[in-house]
Amino acid sequence: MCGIVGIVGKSHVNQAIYDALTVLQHRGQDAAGIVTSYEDKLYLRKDNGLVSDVFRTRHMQRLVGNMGIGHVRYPTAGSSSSAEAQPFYVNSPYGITLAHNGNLTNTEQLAKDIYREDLRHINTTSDSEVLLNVFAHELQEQKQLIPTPEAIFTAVTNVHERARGGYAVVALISGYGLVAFRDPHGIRPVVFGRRETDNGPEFMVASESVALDALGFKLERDIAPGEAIVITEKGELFTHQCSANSKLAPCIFEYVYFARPDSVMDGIAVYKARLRMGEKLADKIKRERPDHDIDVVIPIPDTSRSSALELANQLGVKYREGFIKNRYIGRTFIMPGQHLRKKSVKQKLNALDLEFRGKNVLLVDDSIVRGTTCEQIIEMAREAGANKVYFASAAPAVRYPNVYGIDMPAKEEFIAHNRTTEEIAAEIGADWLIYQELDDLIDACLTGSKSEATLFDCSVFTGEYVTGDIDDAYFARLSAARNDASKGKRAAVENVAIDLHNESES
Ligand code: PIN
Repeated sequence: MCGIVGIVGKSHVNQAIYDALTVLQHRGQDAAGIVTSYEDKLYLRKDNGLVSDVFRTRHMQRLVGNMGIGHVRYPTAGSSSSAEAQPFYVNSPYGITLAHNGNLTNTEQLAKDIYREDLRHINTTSDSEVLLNVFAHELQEQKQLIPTPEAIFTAVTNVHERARGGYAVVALISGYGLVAFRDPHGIRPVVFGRRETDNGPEFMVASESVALDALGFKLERDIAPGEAIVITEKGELFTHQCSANSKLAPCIFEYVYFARPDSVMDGIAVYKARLRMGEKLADKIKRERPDHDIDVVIPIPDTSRSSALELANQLGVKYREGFIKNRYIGRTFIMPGQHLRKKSVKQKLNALDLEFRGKNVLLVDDSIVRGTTCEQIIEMAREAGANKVYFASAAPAVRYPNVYGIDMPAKEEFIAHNRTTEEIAAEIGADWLIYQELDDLIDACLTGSKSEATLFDCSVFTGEYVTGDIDDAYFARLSAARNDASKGKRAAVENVAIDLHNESES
């Protein structure tokens, strides 16, 4: 998962983009980047690290101009090189930079086509660079000396024809303006808004509405699936539907875990959806165990708090904060000769004994993926003196990999792989395990919302992928690529990949 932002303002936008990236930091802590456009030049700073680590005063001073884009990256398998930090740059046509959230599922094919047919060079293994080059090629084909909204919309239409997967994109065309678009299923989120100034309107595009709120922009709406918007440097806004086959199917995992609770995505208030997830879980508990003996409901911070709160309310059971999270958990430094040891959950969470001692506790988490942390947390609850430890997941069992930008392990690594709920409970050490039903999760997102969504990408629960191009061969290629990466082949490529466009030294 990643976060994207783009602003066309009436004064320098570097600080506003920085601030927006800090609001979107939960979407990715691995790398950050900003590009601005001033006169006919683009200015770029990107590196691995948190927003506050990547940008120093000297970098910010160089990021001049009234329009710009920014990105925070979530680590995906094998993408830890700083050469793969976004935005990416290509000089032809016009000078374009691009950042995206999501994942292309036909990157390999596109990379071949770009090389053989478009005669373009890709310098990294990032699908963002591939997407940028497809867009650049399609824009170049329009043969306009100065870009026009029509030419850009045709180029995006052609990108949708060629690219598969989930992608929410911001791109900056040097000296011209900002472009943003979303894949024809709208799998990854992206919204835009405006803010009035004495000199006219300023526009902002962002992964989540919370970034608009924080910067004083008013949410206009979500970018529709398949739609593109163009905002020129002068502040003109153009929008166009660039796909004849668009159908909104947003990623349901955004509501379960990724998005901030104070965001509204595709008409669904994330916080409300999470409250309703708790309500649905309570209904299921009442159905399955009307005589349950739960004394207290305890969330595993942070995401599950809203669901746990409403679950407790609906059951008429106490809600208590039994785990305190260290907000300042540091990085793991590896000294030469040291092996990377997995950080214990204990360094992150501490149990408050008095909330556990002698009680039957229901722990609530947003989801269970590998099951490794919940196993440790259940053990902590027992050490703190709990009598019985029950566990509820606000999402159904995760059994299939996500191919649209959420980095997930291979399916064999999911604790739910080839296991029944009872077997999973035994594996993680829970006295009882309760999963959300998928229909309930969907209802939790839709009930009472103004969403136009009738469909979600629920592939991690069902194995059905909305783009229809995912088969066993795809996963075989993916696992081969991951094996290569672990053997260091990819690392070798990354080491020689020159970060051509990063002007600022660290
Ligand atoms: C944690 C969000 N959430 C916790 C992410 C753990 C699965 N894990 C998914 C649970 S927070 S495991 O709210 O952002 O802090 O099943 O892989 O062990």
